[in-house]
Amino acid sequence: MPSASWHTLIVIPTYNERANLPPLVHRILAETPFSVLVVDDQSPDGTGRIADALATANPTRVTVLHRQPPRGLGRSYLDGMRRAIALGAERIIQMDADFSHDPDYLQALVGATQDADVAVGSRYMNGVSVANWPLRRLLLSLAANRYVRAITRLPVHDATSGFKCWRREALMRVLEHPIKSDGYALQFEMLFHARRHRRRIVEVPIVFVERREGASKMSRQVILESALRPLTLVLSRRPADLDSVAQHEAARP
Ligand SMILES: Nc1nc2c(ncn2[C@@H]2O[C@H](COP(=O)(O)OP(=O)(O)OP(=O)(O)O)[C@@H](O)[C@H]2O)c(=O)[nH]1
Ligand SMILES: [Mg+2]
Repeated sequence: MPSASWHTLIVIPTYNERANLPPLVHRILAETPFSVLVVDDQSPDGTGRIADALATANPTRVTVLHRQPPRGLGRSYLDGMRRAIALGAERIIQMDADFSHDPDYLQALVGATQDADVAVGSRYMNGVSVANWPLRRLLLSLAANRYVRAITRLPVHDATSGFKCWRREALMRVLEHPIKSDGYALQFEMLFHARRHRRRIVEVPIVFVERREGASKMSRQVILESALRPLTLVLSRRPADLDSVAQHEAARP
């Protein structure tokens, strides 16, 4: 039996995604050379067991991390990324399970990290590329992005995208920070740290579509966190931080 290859590993957090996960994993396995790490938070609908069955059927390309409570998207991503690093992944992709992130873009995202430390799948590069979202949700997302970019000065059109590919070294550097965010704020918080460490960020245009099956987990708390986090990030930018970054950069070969 060939040994497992986790070189390019797609971290997929799941909470009640039983209808979406199998078709998504089958498409990834059939259409790309990449592997999958499912991070399940004890989904009441049995997604964790389905993920285990996928891993048993494809042991060299699918693996599962079962988390203990408390559950959360941000915690799941962070635990999954650390597991991916421990497995030796050189490229770590983050992707939702609900088909909002089309597997067709995976190759382009990975390809973009040839010349960059992180590639962001962007909904807002060429105008707006979002399908089937209610107008209210779209306006909220656009306003959030504008607000986050104005405060953090991140050089991206889509700071809250959760579809990204990281180079191992850049991700390890970002994960050294005590990251607190759990919702959309996680996405720009990680980019903020990458930027602070002078890592190169590029965007790849994507069309984002509303989830296929299942229910949304967006909450008021997630929105509030996204409103406050840009401010706390910028205010935490003390001269001492910049000095340590400069020293680190100077020490790099
Ligand atoms: N492990 C884990 N995964 C989660 C949790 N909350 C959400 N997810 C997963 O994270 C991804 C994004 O969550 P979504 O509910 O789709 O959030 P969204 O994309 O902002 O909202 P909708 O697409 O409208 O549902 C999906 O794959 C979810 O299953 C959680 O608490 N734990
Ligand atoms: Mg979604």
